[in-house]
Amino acid sequence: MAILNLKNREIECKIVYYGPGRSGKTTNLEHIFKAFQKHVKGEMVSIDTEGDRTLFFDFLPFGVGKIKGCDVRVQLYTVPGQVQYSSTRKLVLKGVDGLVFVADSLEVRRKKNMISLKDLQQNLKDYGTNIFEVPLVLQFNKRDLAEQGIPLMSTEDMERDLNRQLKAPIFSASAVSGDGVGQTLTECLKLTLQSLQRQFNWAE
Ligand SMILES: Nc1nc2c(ncn2[C@@H]2O[C@H](COP(=O)(O)OP(=O)(O)O)[C@@H](O)[C@H]2O)c(=O)[nH]1
Ligand SMILES: [Mg+2]
Repeated sequence: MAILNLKNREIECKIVYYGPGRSGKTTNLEHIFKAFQKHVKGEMVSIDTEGDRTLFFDFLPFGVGKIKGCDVRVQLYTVPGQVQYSSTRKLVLKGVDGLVFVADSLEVRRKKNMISLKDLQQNLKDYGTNIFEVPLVLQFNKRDLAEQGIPLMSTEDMERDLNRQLKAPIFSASAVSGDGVGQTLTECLKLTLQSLQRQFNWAE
């Protein structure tokens, strides 16, 4: 749920990068932090959990206009993916306004992607949010590994596994090189701001 800060005339909202452990969520955020430095406000904050980290920083999107005369400030978050951090993962989702689901293209991670998406759906449901209604973008990450002969799932198979019902926009990416990272974020920002615009219009 976005927060309207009348003092600074800012609307603060939250986008979360979700997905199984090691799919590339942190790498996405690190790339954004470096490549879009001008839009980053302040530091990247890292909360260490053993073997993984929850990261976040503030981002001022460009060319999105204002909502009700207010600027929009986005907090970008990652969650720890490993099974044992399910409570942290759930907490980070609280009040989420938009989501990027980072799926791992490695064939061996097929089940992990599906389990993580189910986990996302359930956690959202526990907060009264329907996964079909929240702004959501899918990213098929690690596409670069095909060149090294590492077995990847085809994007068609991934789509069948993850997006048959969701019908979310999909972006292929390589978070290590940054390919597709900006496009994924831009689409998620667009959907999130459209959704906020509707919410703030109804609120009048
Ligand atoms: N080849 C390749 N490796 C990646 C890509 N994205 C992430 N990785 C690697 O996968 C590992 C896990 O990435 P990380 O961002 O920590 O995953 P997280 O657990 O989802 O935050 C790291 O060694 C990354 O360098 C990618 O697009 N291509
Ligand atoms: Mg991480």
